[in-house]
Amino acid sequence: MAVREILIIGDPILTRRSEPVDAVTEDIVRLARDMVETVHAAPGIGLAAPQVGLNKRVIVVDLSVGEDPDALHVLINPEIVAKEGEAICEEGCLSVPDIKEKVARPYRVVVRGLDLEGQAVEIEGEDLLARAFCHEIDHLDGILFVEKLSALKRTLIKKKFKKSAAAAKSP
Ligand code: K2U
Ligand code: ZN
Repeated sequence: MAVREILIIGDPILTRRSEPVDAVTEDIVRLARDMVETVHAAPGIGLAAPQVGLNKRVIVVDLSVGEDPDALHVLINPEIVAKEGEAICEEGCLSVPDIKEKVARPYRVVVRGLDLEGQAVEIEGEDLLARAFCHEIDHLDGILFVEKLSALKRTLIKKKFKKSAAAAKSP
């Protein structure tokens, strides 16, 4: 397994819609295992494949950040099949470092997908688990959480990262 680099806002891969996985191959299993190691190392509670540079519909969510093996969810081709309620809570994103803003999300969701054995799974989540599923599935659709902020906040955040990327290119 390996910790992979996490892409930062401004990288076009992060705003591209990811492709469905046709078959759970060894490469997909290796990707998922690397994503698990990467999110635990960050540390974070969720990660989507585009964040490590692959536009494939794979997410990992682990509210325990590696403490509880039963808390780990690896989902291939995840879809939200039910949602209810609403909750507003501060969010961050490993691809938008050091930015925390309030985001409205469904309070409860039911997500369907495939596990690493290629078996169909259906998971119900509330509160932070629901939020993590929504956040990660947004990543698969090329949607960063900053798209849910006001135009002013979004513009200022994008400008900040554009400036630091330019400075890093020509120090
Ligand atoms: O996709 C990501 O960038 C990972 C996020 C997922 C996430 C953000 C907000 C709410 C739920 C999930 C990171 O895990 S943000 C870091 C973090 C760490 C611990 C608790 C909450 C957020
Ligand atoms: Zn994120």
